[in-house]
Amino acid sequence: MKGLLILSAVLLAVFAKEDFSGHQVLRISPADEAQVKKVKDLEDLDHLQLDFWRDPSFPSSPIDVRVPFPSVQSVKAFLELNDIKYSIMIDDLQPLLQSEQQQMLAIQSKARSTDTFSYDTYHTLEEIYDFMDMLVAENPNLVSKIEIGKSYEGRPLNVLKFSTGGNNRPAIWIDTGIHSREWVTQASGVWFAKKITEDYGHDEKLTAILDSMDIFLEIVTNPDGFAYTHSTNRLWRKTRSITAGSKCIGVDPNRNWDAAFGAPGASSNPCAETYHGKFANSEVEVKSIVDFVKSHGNIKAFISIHSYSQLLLYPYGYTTARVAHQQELDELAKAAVTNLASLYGTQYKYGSIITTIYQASGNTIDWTYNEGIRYSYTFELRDTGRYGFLLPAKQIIPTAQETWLALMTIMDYTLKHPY
Ligand code: O2S
Ligand code: ZN
Repeated sequence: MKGLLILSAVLLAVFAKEDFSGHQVLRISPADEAQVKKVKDLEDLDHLQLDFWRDPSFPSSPIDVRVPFPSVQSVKAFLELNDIKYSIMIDDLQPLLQSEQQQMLAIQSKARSTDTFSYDTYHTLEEIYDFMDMLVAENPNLVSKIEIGKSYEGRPLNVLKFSTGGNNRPAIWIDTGIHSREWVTQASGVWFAKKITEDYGHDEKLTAILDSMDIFLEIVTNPDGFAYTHSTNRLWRKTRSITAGSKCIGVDPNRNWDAAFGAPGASSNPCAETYHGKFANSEVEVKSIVDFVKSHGNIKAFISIHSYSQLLLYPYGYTTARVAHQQELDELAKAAVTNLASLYGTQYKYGSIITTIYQASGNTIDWTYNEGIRYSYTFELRDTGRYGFLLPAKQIIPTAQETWLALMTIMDYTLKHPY
């Protein structure tokens, strides 16, 4: 029976899913703005089916793009014709996906407690939701679960609340997985949740934080997308909502916020990975957080976690104008990435979104900052592109551990600098 189950799981894994055999990830390094423009224009040729893992920007970082097998030759020919430099980062995606699958299937049975849960592997939505319930059951005086809404497809939007009491205490918000394919972020979120329950009452700094503030953690911020990355397409980024008049599905939930919504740095093409949606907050996954933040009214730090690129970013993404607290945010970011690097030497860059990565309008932290949440940050976790979104599971725990040091830096600072 067990053998049959495993066999059917393997068959399902092989047949129901999008195949990425022969797909390559190219790293393109344009020499000037004209070359950037040429690469950008490729994005709107929908038949090429290009998937930009790192968007066109210049000159700060190269462009990473997944090219489906049928487009590989023509894209390379185009780049060579135009003298645009590129290299092959990943020469075939499918083997990476297969080893990830095998790693997940190797997990014997479902965990009965958060002590036996495997933090060093990737998990399904159901496993993560079970983990949350176990954590709440094991720590009733510290952890509770709040449902802030339902996703487009009707899944609960669960937020863990870590609180030692009080009434609407100042709070820290952390979200992971708003882009569903960034799997190391949800996996790190699970690890953070367990870490909080272990450290409260033992670690002096975390204890002080939780003695006067609450922490809210939304681990699977885009559950429809996440379920889809497991069932059908491992590389799905957006939500799963239907856009009337288009055959393409989904909105980029990090372009859907009400801060310069629809401005440059987002796409109006429903087929693009950075499609901003029909109007701000059109995505219920976004709107539910907006409503929560507004009704709470006392959130002091907001940290939204993505991958990959190893960056710690603060507003703005839509404009090069500096935020009023730019110097303070910059100094705190520096301290956070220094602490992060102290564990395994992982190097992060930091700065405003637009100057460090690329222009992004309608993003989460531009909105939270404008809403008055001073300590608004976005992380981009490991790596810098060797594996990109397909970070091997053995890097989950080290990634979470080092990120935790940066989070603690920001949370401790928030505690000590009330405003
Ligand atoms: O494109 C994105 O949404 C980025 C972050 C932006 C604030 C630039 C993620 S994927 C890291
Ligand atoms: Zn992201």
